[in-house]
Amino acid sequence: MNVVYLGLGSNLDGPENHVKTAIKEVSQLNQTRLLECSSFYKTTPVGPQDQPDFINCVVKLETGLSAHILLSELQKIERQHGRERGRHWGPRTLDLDILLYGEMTIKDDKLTIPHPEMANREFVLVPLMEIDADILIPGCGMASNLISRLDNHSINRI
Ligand code: A4P
Ligand code: MG
Repeated sequence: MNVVYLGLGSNLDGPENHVKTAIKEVSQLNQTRLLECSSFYKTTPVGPQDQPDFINCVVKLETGLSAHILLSELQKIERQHGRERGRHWGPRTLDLDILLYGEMTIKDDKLTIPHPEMANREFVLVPLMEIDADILIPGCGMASNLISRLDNHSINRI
């Protein structure tokens, strides 16, 4: 079993509902158990600004699925939520990112773990640290050190 952290985000068509339903769907995957879920946060968009605010949260899972199988299961769930791949960093009904998979680092054409942007994003680090305040991000350092460099003004717990 591997401990995995996922980042969830949505900013279209009732974002809170997409995120809530996705948590249920993720926790029902084979060989997978939901361990913890952060609060939900309303966050201003990173990237293009002409899009609605996001709802973001982080969940902690235990899974027997490999990282690549987990990715393809998450992409199935994204598609069930009507996810269309449009503009890079643009609006979406559901985004499921694998943030951390055990202590593994992976870099191939399908998957980069730790997620390459996580160290720069409050909307990931704040909910992640709500679950594990002393978490270490392989190759980046302690989340608590990374977060102290960010401004912490663009996200609000709801
Ligand atoms: N991929 C590689 N590594 C991973 C990973 N660790 N987890 C690949 C998930 N996917 C991973 O993703 C493109 C490809 O990344 C996938 O096919 C997969 O093989 P995508 O979700 O289709 O494309 P994207 O979302 O446009 O690009 P990207 O880089 O994944 O965007 P992000 O990093 O997900 O950022 N602002 C706020 N406030 N809140 C947000 O949630 N999200 C984004 C999207 C931008 N701004 C945001 C938010
Ligand atoms: Mg993504």
